[in-house]
Amino acid sequence: TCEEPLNQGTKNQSPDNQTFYDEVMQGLRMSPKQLPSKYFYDAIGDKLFQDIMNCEDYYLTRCEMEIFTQQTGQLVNSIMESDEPFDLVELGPGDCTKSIHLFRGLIKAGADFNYLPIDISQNIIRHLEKELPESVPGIKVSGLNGEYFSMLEQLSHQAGNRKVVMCLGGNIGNMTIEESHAFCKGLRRYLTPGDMLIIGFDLVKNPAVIRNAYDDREGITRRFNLNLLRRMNRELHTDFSIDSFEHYCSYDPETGACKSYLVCLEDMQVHFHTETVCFKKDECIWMEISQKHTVEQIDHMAATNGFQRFRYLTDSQNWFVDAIWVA
Ligand code: AVJ
Repeated sequence: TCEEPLNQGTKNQSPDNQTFYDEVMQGLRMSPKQLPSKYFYDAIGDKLFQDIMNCEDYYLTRCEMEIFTQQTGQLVNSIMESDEPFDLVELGPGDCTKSIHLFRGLIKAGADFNYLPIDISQNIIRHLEKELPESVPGIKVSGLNGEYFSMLEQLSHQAGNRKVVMCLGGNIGNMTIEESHAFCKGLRRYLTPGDMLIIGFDLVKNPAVIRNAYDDREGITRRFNLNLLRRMNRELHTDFSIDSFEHYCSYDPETGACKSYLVCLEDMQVHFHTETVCFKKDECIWMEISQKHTVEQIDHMAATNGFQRFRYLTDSQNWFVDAIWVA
């Protein structure tokens, strides 16, 4: 019943499910309730995210793609400012549709580099190691399957070349400003002076444009959010009534925080393995933050975490920036 305090975790879950379960419960104990957006990406979520990236209202992917196709030369020149061989480390490479333009540019310019994609998905790593050498002849790929920081830690114990780290797609947007500072500071500890960071930020812009990107007319983002409830029903054997939740997105132009919620439409009890969670009518679960930045904030982020601004590449609408920083 709803009066019972929530227990800590449960047995009979596989280790991976146990972490998923624990993190979900931890979020649901907060006020307002939260769910971790990193769990959006199961097989169905990956597919829905692909659809988001291709949808009319979601501009981020198109903007960054424009930078990588139209300003490849600037990217290549920035990286080759030093003629030392380098390790190109990419955090969360996806299918490399953007970075592949950079690879081709680098190879054409005769750059001497290894490509080291880091991803928690073994599938992505296997796929890239097999496919990239076929589509980019001459590339040397050596994938790392694991969490960003533990793989960087592992790399730091090996003798390596100077590093160029890439974190594209505005992935840092899923962190609050505070969390992104900690992330940059954490990254910096794995770099030595002269190393580079290429990091994508979504910029503040007309608030309606931002809101539409996270509440698209085709309802893909809505399905993307609801899929986490479906995933919990499948993997954690919960009984969320999916139809009783509605997607809601807010954007605050004062803070640049775009937040998505699932609104519960009626009083409801949801059963977890050993506990029950109550939702009130109109209660909101905070699902995701997509933080937007100003260039001033980005400069500040660099300066306070041990980086120097090197070059900023933006798309023609000035909606997205790939910042190049030097450690
Ligand atoms: C993968 C973090 C860049 O926040 O824009 C897209 C994820 N969520 N639509 C973003 C997302 C809803 C996306 N990032």
